Amino acid sequence: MAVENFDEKINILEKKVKEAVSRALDLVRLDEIRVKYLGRKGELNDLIKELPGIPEELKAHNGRRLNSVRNDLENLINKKSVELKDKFVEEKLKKEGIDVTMPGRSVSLGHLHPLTKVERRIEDIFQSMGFSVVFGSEIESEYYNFDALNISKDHPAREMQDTFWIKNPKSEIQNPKQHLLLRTHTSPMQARYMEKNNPPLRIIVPGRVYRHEATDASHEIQFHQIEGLMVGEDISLANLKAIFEEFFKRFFNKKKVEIRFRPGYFPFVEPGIEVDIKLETGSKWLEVAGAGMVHPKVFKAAGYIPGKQQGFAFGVGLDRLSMIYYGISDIRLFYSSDFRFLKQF
Ligand code: YSA
Repeated sequence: MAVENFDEKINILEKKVKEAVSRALDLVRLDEIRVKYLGRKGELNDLIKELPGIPEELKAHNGRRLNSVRNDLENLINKKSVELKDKFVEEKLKKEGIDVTMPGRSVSLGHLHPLTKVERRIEDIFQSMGFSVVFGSEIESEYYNFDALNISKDHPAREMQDTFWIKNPKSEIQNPKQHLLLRTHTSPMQARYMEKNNPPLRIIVPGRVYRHEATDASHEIQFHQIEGLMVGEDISLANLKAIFEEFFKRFFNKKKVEIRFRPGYFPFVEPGIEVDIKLETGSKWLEVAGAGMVHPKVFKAAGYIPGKQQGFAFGVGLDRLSMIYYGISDIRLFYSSDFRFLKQF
């Protein structure tokens, strides 16, 4: 074989590989080139296999040439490989890069329900006046919801249209402590708390209550009340008035809120009163609570010694108070799960 011929073959291979490498656009293609020309069964090895057939005196020269070409080509491919990797990373960064100077997209966070917000405000104000916050069960017994509060068996509040009774599948239970219902007011906690605690005491009881009634803009079948109870040796309606004046002033952020007591009837108080407030001079009176002096029969049912203590109790409709506070005309909005409404708070 002529020397020029073998030299030429090496030159052609070298040129082919250089051209292929310069055209390679990605790492996969580059690897194919490496295998095709420099791999174990590649074209360069084919040339090495031809070495034994060339004249003895040229073997050393061509052997060295092949080695140096292999080294050069390997270096070339490695260099190209680094270039392609850099290019790949750069393109990826361009495509997926984050511009930290862009204004952020705001995350939509949840928040408390308006009724919960109002409840917490009320709790804070009463706690600052020395009241403890206690909670009762929404499933209550007939005894605590009615009997212990001097609501007699034939009182209209017990009628089917008012109360959600809970059926006992086993039997018609006669014992009022086992006959269950959804509490119709938060007042049962008065009786429960006094059974376990002696005066002096001041508590509020926020919570959900249920009534089997037709709904309209100011009536729901589930709503919330805040019960209040303050008992001591000489607690009177004057104390209730002072506490309400302070509470409503702070709740509505006013310098002064006018309070009016009207006679009202609740079996568990004597005398019973309805409480109205006026937020601005000239505006109309708003009914906000039922209240009164705790009835001696309620003290008796709780196990207190008659005549040893006296106190007032009240029940505020939390939903109605929230409606006044936020200027909402329909109570049903609170329970509608309508984001357009809820997002405003
Ligand atoms: C009275 C005297 C006390 O010493 C202690 C508590 C009470 C309140 C009594 N337990 C009670 O439930 N009275 S009430 O039937 O007049 O309800 C109290 C408040 O709950 C009402 O003033 C009103 O604001 C609210 N309310 C009543 N029914 C409602 C309602 N809110 C929304 N939907 C209803 N269906």
